[in-house]
Amino acid sequence: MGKILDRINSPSDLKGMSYDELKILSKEIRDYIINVVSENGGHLASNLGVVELTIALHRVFNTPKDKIVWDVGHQSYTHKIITGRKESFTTLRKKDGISGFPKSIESIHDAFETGHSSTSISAALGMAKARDLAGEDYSVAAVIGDGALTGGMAFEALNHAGDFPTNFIVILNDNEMSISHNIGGLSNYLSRIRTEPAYFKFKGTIETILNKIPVIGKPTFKMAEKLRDWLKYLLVPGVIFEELGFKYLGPIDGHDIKKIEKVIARAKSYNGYPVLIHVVTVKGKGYSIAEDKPNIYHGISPFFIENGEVKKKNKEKTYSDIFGDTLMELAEENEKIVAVTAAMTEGTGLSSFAVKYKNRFFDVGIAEQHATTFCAGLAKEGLRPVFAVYSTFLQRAYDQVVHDVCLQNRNVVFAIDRAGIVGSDGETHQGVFDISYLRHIPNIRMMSPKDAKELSDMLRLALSLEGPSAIRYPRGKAKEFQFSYTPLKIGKSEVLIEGKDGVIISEGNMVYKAVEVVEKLKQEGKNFTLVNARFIKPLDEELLIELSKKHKVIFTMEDNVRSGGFGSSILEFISKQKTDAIVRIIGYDDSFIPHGEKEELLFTQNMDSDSIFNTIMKE
Ligand SMILES: Cc1ncc(C[n+]2csc(CCOP(=O)(O)OP(=O)(O)O)c2C)c(N)n1
Repeated sequence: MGKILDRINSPSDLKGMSYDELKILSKEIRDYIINVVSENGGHLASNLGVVELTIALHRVFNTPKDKIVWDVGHQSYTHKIITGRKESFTTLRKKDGISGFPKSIESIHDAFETGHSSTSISAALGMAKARDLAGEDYSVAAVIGDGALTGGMAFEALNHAGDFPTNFIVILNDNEMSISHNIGGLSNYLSRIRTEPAYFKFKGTIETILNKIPVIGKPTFKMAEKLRDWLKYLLVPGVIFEELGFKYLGPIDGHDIKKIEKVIARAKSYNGYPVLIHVVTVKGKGYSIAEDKPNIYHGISPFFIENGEVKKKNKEKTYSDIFGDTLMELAEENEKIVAVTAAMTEGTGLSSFAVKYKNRFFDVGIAEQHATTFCAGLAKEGLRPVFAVYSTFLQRAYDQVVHDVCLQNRNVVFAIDRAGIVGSDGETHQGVFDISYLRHIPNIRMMSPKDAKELSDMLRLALSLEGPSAIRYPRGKAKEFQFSYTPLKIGKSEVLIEGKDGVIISEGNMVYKAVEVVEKLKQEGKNFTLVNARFIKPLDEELLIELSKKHKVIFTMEDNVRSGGFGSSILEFISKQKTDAIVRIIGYDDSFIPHGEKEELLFTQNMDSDSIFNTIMKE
């Protein structure tokens, strides 16, 4: 650790420093972040871009009295280092260590918890309103990236805030990037402001001139008004925000601490209207490899600092790759197939599709709700949209799935990536609710593959069916199963092992754990039947009736919470049958699962194979 960083234990330690010292400190913080992320993995480029902005903000603000809400929260590393977590930062994303996102349990300086995008303006606005109602006096700022600004909630909050005659600050961190290049009209608008410095240089002059346009007689007045409006739209930067009721300040060089401080201090002093500060930063700043490829180094596994290469190179295909490859094949056969992503092209395996089928690929920005209804519209007109989305991010489009897709029985396929425990990103990212929030919706079919081939077949099947389908599959390496493969048939499960002493029905990824458990049981002289469910909905009712006649206890296993999940659906079915069989559901507790390695987390949930074996033996 560097000399100046050694002196920083809380934000107040920043306050007496000279700008020369702050420059050195910024470098030390960057080096520290690079070092830790190179060991633990994490969001690198986003954090390197906001070092100066965070220092400046903490020098003007007095947290925890003043509040900062970090949108997504993936860029909060400098904030963590400054606010008393310098030493523990080495445990970033490790089990029981520091989270990669703001967490109130870690620090009183973390004013609000985030992980999903576009929530900061709403949350900060709520806090500002609560402050006003309590008659208190402190500042509240939302720090939001230009990517997160593409999310619907951010627009809803901006619209509401404009109606708010109060002190409230939005800091727009504009680096032109979401994970990949940012998209959309607003992004183009920001880019125009950035690239034409004359606009802001002469902003004051332009405004003065506009205000001086003479008002002589009625017709001239009307013309002058029109001319003024026209010129303003043409020349004044940030006019969109000003029209929404914000005072717009910027654009400002986000790596110049002195300048940012000045503007934040000015914004803090404004009373009676919200302020939007437009800060321009470089994603990956200070580490040239990340500056060159900010999308690759947005979130990165442990890497070698010298050349940026990932330490554990995974040459094997992931489920996302299998999904992307299969979709390319199917798109070749059927020109109606189109792919949709909400700013997750690379993560969902759609990079090649985006290049090969440029006109049939849509990145809609961080806008899962819009993506879902957009798919419904595409389907209404005869296309076959596939929305590739992480399980955790589809959560916010629940009503769109119900109201726009399922109610109207649209041909939309949800390719649900990162289903189940994902690991180091923690609570906000675990995909452990999708079975529960989807399976009860009428018309939807839900599948879960145990391996690569099954995923391909399920995608093919889903795209041949009428009505909505969801396929859930986990993060990581796509497995090839050692068992012989029976062809996929709608609503039919697959019996992998036959035994007379008991039965386990498992969905998708959990089949591997189930095989381990069945082997352990065998060593105890108990021969279990193992069923690969394949379908979460519709259930294989015929098989379930047969199994309930043969076995006293039906064990179910799933990579989802027990509440409302796969086992729960079997329990509902069995409860309607004339049988004495009972169902024991093996899945995650009714709790949020923190960050850590997947296997560690399975252990804490009693979902490792030994624990499951013990649960079954106790029955
Ligand atoms: C609802 C939701 N969808 C997708 C994501 C995944 N995600 C995390 S960061 C990010 C890009 C954010 O871009 P921006 O706000 O510009 O921040 P930057 O990383 O560029 O600083 C995305 C898409 C998310 N966190 N939340």
